[in-house]
Amino acid sequence: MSETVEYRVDEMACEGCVATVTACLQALPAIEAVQVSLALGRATVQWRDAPDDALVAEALQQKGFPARRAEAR
Ligand SMILES: [Cu+2]
Repeated sequence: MSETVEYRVDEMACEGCVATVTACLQALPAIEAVQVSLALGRATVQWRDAPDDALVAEALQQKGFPARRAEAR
């Protein structure tokens, strides 16, 4: 069962960063869909199965964007 999780993504400065983050996450087979907001500094990830926060953190860290699961609001 898929689940949607919001991640806080730091260091995004322009639409190019948004495109990089989006492409990076969409390349992960475990991720079904991604919506990235530059204004909010967040990525909304729809997982195919169980969420894997470490996978997101590691993939984005390699691109220079520290990321972590956003606090529930
Ligand atoms: Cu940029």
